Amino acid sequence: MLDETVISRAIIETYMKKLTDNLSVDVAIVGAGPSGFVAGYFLAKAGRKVVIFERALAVGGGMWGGGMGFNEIVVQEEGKAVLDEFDLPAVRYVQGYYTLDSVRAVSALALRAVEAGVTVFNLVGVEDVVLHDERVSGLVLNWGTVMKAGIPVDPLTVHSRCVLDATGHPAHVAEVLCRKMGVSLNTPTGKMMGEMSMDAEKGEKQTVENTREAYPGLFVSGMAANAVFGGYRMGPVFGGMLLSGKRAAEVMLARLGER
Ligand code: 48F
Repeated sequence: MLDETVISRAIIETYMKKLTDNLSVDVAIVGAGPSGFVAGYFLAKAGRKVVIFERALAVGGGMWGGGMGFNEIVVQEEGKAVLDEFDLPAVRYVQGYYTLDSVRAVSALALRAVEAGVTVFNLVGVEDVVLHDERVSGLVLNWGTVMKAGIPVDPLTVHSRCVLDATGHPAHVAEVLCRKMGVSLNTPTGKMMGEMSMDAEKGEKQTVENTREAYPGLFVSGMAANAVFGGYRMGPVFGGMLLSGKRAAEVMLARLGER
């Protein structure tokens, strides 16, 4: 005879343990899209304690939808090695272009990241950062549903040595930091440069080049990197997102090793 209260207790106790185990981490990633997952995977594989907060119910960000809802994605030659790392088979379409099922792609990124040791909290959004001595030192969390409804519920907080803004087009973490604190970012103008229109070739290169520290303690990846440092959008070609995640991990590992 199943006891419903045992089911509830099992969920409550294991969740609370998972949450308290992640109050202080090496890297806190905001957004469970492709760049966030890839960054998390490489960081965890290198032995770092990594958590991802995703405000939506479903992980995967913009990857599920392929292009305009046609659930296939394209990865160019440069991104193929990352697909191989995640055991993701891709079909050669023409030279230099591969296609793969977007549901399989998201599933593999999520599974491998979690298997590598990343802890993911979905339905948990980031509404602000912790700022200590002019350095981003953690995140301010609330339920995604509370944020969406605009209900005035106070948040909880985690500490992290590095924060990665992998929130895609809105670059939500950097945007909040600029809006609330008026800080100067490591961009040419000191401000958020803003995402540009479509140029897949340039956008793909820029998203990797722009993957760096935008403010002490705050790193950016994926479309958030182009929104912060100014770069073209590229649509449903994902090599840049995968490579950006890998680069984000490398940059943060170097930084973590310094201290
Ligand atoms: O948008 P998203 O997939 O980010 P990405 O890794 O990849 C971009 C591509 O999907 C696509 C593209 C490729 O050519 O242009 O857009 O840069 O995933 C971002 C995730 O962050 C979550 C959001 O729900 C999504 O799953 N997110 C956004 N704001 C917050 C957040 C927040 N404040 N707190 C937590 N999660």
